[in-house]
Amino acid sequence: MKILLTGFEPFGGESINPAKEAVKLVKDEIKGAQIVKCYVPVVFGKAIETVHEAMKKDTFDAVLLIGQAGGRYEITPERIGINCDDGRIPDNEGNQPVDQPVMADGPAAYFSTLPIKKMVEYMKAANVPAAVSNTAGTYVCNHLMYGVLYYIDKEFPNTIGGFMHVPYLHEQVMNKKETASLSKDDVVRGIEASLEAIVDSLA
Ligand code: PCA
Repeated sequence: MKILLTGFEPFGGESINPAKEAVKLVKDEIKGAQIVKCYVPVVFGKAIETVHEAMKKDTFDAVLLIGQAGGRYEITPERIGINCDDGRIPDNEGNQPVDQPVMADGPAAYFSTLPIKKMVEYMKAANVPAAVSNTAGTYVCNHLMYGVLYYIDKEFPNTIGGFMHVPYLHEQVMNKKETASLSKDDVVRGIEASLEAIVDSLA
């Protein structure tokens, strides 16, 4: 079994992205499944292209996309990606679409095809705060989630996929008042627990 695990680059003035920092430390093998890692630019269009290219190079049973959701308290598998790009801030190349579709010929939304409830259950069992989220927003993370599920729908019928947001790391909130954060170890453990849930759901 092979799983593609992706993590976003830093954006929005942060010097790190907990998604990339944690993905780097995730084990290369989980319960016999090989974990292939890919790092993704926070750029509309290029984010989807980067992961689409990685998916074409190999055959994956699952794709788990990871991004930062600063301010959230838990690690949150996303339920749904919507066909809407609406940037609150510009991306890392200055693009800031307003109310644009991700894919002009796509449906309104795609549901995650990952076992999101099982992922939450496994993360909590590993002592990591976790909850299902019902919105991935309208920025590059939702854009990537929607785009990857679009290509899964069109080209990779045997692959399951979806997105998971992670909170800030402690080091990112030293100068932010009353803002939630997790340790890097917690985020790594949460991602590994989610991968175990995915492997078990496919076994
Ligand atoms: N979080 C942003 C984009 C990249 C990331 O890590 C988001 O939630 O859209």
